[in-house]
Amino acid sequence: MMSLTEIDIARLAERVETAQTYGHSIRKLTEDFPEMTVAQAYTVQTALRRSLEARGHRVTGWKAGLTSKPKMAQMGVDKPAIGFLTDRMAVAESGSISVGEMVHPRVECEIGFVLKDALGGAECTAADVHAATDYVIGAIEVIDSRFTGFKFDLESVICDNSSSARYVVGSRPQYLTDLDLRTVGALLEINGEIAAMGAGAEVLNDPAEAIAMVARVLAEMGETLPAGSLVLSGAITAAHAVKPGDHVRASFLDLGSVSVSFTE
Ligand code: OOG
Ligand code: MG
Repeated sequence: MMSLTEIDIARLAERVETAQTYGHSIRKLTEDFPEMTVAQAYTVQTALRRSLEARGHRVTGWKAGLTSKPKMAQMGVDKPAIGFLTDRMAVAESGSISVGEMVHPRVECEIGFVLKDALGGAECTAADVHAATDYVIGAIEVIDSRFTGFKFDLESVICDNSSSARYVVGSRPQYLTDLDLRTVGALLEINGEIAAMGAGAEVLNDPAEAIAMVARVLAEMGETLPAGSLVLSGAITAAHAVKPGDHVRASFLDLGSVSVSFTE
């Protein structure tokens, strides 16, 4: 196996950071490093996170990606991935997002978990997630692959922070004890038309399993989810492209609805 040197890792993180900052596309990183492993891809993602933190971005949480069959089928990838969320990605409910800052944004409806206790460990289970969760909340995630044509493989997308771009959380938090997340229905509307719908069970059979997966992947990197983290469990349905002028609404059974608009 060809190994990535420290310099390769720093250069790849810089290539991704520049594409994210200026909203331009780049070719898949595995075209230059075909032997890259998933573990190496996470070292690139960590280098990206450290660089953004050094520029003042604050990590607010994490996300699971590619956790539902509709998403895996859409992207041609059969394993989940994780990415980090920062304060710069947060958009207020009913706010607006500039499409011009991104390459080719898509929207997803997701269930977010907000933790009251730190969560971690290689053996983390959905029961541990339930115990550590303060509340759950409906969310829209805006993803934007920096790779040409929104085409990638697992290693490349992990380097690109699992396509993280923006996120919007709703305003109707609920305690997990009052809900069965498997049967929480989600409806994604764009300009008042139904784009997609599904139920929480699409996400690894239980969205809490996706949060446990995030904790286990972080454990391999020697990290934990701090108390107060927002953790997105992954899109329930396939993602949908948006353009300037679009109005997006995600509605969830028992979790209310979340809206966001897109401008030039
Ligand atoms: C990767 C990110 C996937 C999700 O919720 O499944 C993701 C991608 O599809 O670009 O955020
Ligand atoms: Mg997502």
